[in-house]
Amino acid sequence: MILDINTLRLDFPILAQTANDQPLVYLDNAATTQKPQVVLDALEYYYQSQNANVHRAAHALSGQATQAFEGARTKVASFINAPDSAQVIWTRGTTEAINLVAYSFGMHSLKAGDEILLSTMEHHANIVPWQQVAAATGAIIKVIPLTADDELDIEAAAGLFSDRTKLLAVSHISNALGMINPIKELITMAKAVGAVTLIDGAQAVGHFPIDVQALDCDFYVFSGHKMFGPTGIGVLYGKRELLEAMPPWQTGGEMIKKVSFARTTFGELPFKFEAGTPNIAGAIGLGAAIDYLSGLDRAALAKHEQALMKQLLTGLSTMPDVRIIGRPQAGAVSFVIDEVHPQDLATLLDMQGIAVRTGHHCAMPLMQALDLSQGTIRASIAFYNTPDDIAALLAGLDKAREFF
Ligand code: 7TS
Repeated sequence: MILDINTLRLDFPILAQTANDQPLVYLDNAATTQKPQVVLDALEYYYQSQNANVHRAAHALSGQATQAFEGARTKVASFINAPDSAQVIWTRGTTEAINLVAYSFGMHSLKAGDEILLSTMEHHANIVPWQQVAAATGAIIKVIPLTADDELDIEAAAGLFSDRTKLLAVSHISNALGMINPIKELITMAKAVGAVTLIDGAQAVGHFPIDVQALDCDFYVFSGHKMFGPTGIGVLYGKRELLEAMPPWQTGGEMIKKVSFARTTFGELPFKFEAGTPNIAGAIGLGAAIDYLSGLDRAALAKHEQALMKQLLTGLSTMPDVRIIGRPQAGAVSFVIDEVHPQDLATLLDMQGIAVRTGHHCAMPLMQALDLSQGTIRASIAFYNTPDDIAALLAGLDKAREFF
């Protein structure tokens, strides 16, 4: 199948818009992706024709809403190859999913002296909740350092694992540098010492298929909005025995079996972790995004994205004042330009309709490790980007340079 990106782009109405009176060149996909019309339609259809609360009422509309909502959970389960949709917990996004594990598993299972192993590449969402756990339990945070080539130092990681290591929490792809971390090796090392593993897949799900059983991680977390779905919906996948052993985090309606003032018993998975009315529309919208992605040739999309990455890296490497940070492999490319503040550059790009992100990318410890106090400029791609988008960015940098 020949991939016709220009036809696929028509599925995303926002891409036809202008920004600052220029055609929009959207290269901030690591922050959030745009939504295809089918996702927008699913949201509208739910509110127009199916809106009712789920799991409760004995009426037709509630039955339809529940079916659509639970159908979306089944779609997520098959999308990541989870053995059972009861192991798919809805959350607000990656951040909430990590907090759920931190507060339910971390706060209850970790003790003083236990070690939590993170990496230098982590987004704040996979750092701060563990610091809270460490502060409350006396657990200790250890960090996998970078090599001289700015990769995760696997040899150093091997030296950091011990029988004190109780949890490994690492990102699948670094949001700041677009580097794919060696999670398979790290998971194997964690298993060898009996540590629980959490993979932050926020930046991976939009770029290639995920198989949680093949990875054999204990938890995998991601956000719908980074894979062409709505904001405010995300997923915690977990191994059944761990999820069953974990206490509820938030409590209230929907998550109980029986309540009396003397005693409350909690619901089964996944409901035990889903207190209150969930983001029904968001879940249904994410289901529509999965249907949309599943209808495309994902291998061809990945190949197209790789070609865009190559075009961008080649173009940047011909610019003597540009320094590419790390070894970008998927999604994002971070770079700095000598003597130019990233924010000034982004403003000049924005005037040309080009959307990128600048700064620390919610990865301040990584920026400190790389000695990049002003952060970087980050261009991040999705499959609907085109060679013209990359050419526009490269030309935009040349034009911006005239101002410095
Ligand atoms: N983990 C990673 C690796 C991320 O890239 C992000 C968001 C999060 C966690 C948090 O996801 P959320 O949906 O709960 O907010 N990353 C970015 C980014 O790179 N630019 O804006 C948000």
